[in-house]
Amino acid sequence: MRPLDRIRDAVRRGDRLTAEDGLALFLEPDLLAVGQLANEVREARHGDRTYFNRNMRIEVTNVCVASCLFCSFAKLEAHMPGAHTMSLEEAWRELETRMDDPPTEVHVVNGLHPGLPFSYYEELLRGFKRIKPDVHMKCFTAVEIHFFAQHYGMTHAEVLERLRAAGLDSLPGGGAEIFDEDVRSRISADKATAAEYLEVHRVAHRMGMRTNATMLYGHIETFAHRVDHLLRLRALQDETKGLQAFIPLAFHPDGNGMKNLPAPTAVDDLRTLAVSRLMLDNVDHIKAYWVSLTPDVAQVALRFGADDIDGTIVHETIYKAAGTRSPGALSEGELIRLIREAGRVPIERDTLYNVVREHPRAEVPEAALKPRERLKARLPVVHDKQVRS
Ligand code: V47
Repeated sequence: MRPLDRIRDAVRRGDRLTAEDGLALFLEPDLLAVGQLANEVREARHGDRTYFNRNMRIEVTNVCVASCLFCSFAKLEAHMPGAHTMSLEEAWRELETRMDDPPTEVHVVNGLHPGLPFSYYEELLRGFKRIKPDVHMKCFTAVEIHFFAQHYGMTHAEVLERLRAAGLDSLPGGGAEIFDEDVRSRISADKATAAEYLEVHRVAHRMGMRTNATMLYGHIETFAHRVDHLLRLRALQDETKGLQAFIPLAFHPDGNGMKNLPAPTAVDDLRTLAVSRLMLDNVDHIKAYWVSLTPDVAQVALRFGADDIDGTIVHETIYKAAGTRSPGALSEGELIRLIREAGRVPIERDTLYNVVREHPRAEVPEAALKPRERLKARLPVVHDKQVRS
């Protein structure tokens, strides 16, 4: 029996896949068969429902004491050319200027800045909540939380409690990279270890906070390292049930310490998403992050296991620095179009996957419409303010 046939039977019986199965899926030449199996699992969980949100991304500082080989964004010291740290007022203005069509989520990711007081981060959160009390603050990776604990002399729980009191709602998934200790020591030696990353998530989950998790793939790691990464997350999720989405992040080589490596291909992207869907049987959502994948690949990924395409974003800088071909932002209308054209039903969600608004599916593919109707189908979505509250 071919490994894929055995794995398909196991998936259909509801049996858990093993590390060997994960490796076999990465090595299986028939990408479409792997994708189809992941699609089966995705449709059993979510049907055609495909999630997006209206979010906004802010990197308040790129000053960072860590020197990750893959990073094109960080500057080691505050006086270096290109280093920047926003004043609190500048950061808050980013939300203030969007209040005519406000996002439901603010996603903050930063460098590990050694010169800011802890109160800067507390004030940052408080200020955003003053502007929009119901905005969801998804801020600071587990690596940042670990850095705060070390730098300001607190436990992980103390850091999280203080930030939660100031307005923190959940943690994003960044900073996971690859958990394997050997690979991690070569690409990001001087920041939280895999165990510390997982521990921060564990503590957050025990406090009732939800978090996301990521995996940076397509650089010096092997398929076995990817499988190991997925299994460590699956084990954490068995224990805490606090992970809500997993996001594989495709490595971008421009302007960083691994610039000689090629970026992963679309086939690798789609396969990684599909294998993630199949291995992470206890995580609800697999996100095709369009900034890292390009909108085109993210759209196809909605048939390879992914049920979420992230959000409108605006002003992303980490992938911009690393050479992504994706635009900096997509409008809500463009996200809806990508999802509909993939034959799925667009659902605007909030960060915790509560439904904000369900949009109708496309009755026929856009290309089947007459030019006039096609234009109409692309008109920006008119917001129903009542639904938004
Ligand atoms: O932690 C940095 C990665 C992450 C590169 O939680 C790179 O919903 C590829 O975590 N090539 C930040 N990746 C982004 C992130 C994220 C994105 C979308 C949604 C969520 C979520 C989280 O970006 C970093 C790092 O792992 N990264 N440099 C690079 N050259």
